[in-house]
Amino acid sequence: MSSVTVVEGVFKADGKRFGIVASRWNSFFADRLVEGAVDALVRHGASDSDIVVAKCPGSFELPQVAKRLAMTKKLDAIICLGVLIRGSTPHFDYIAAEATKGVGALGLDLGIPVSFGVITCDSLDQAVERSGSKAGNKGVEAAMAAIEMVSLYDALDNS
Ligand code: RBF
Repeated sequence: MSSVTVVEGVFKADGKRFGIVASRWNSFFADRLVEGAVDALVRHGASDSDIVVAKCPGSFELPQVAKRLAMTKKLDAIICLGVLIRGSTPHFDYIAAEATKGVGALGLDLGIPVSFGVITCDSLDQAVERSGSKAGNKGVEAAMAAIEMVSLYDALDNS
């Protein structure tokens, strides 16, 4: 019988504090992601009073606001939510790249988990699918990743 140590997180969010940063651009869809994320956090034990939602102009600003939120030192994890819909300009790719790079770098730098719930869609149909219909709700998935990561960090600290 192998005696390897396996460290993993569980989906329990009670007593943990979460920041959600959400883009107002494409808010019709982004608000569904926020609702999904809040619902997932609360259903896994987080209190409403331990969740703060910061709305920023667009996905480009997500890393900036996430960093500012983290500077309050009051949060266990941050969830970044945004909706990019491909248009006829190259902006989609530039903003998607900045948001991805920025959020990823924060996760490495801040010492708390930062999860990525930015959906990149070629069409309105895809945005509908990913914000609460056929393809689920990517806000829920980002919240679940944040819950698991907070628990994993706790487990690593105690291993
Ligand atoms: N922000 C988004 O979150 N999703 C988008 O689909 C989106 N499309 C944009 C398209 C153009 C042409 C521009 C100029 C901005 C767009 N933004 C979008 C906003 C961007 O993330 C940022 O808020 C603004 O560029 C201000 O810094």
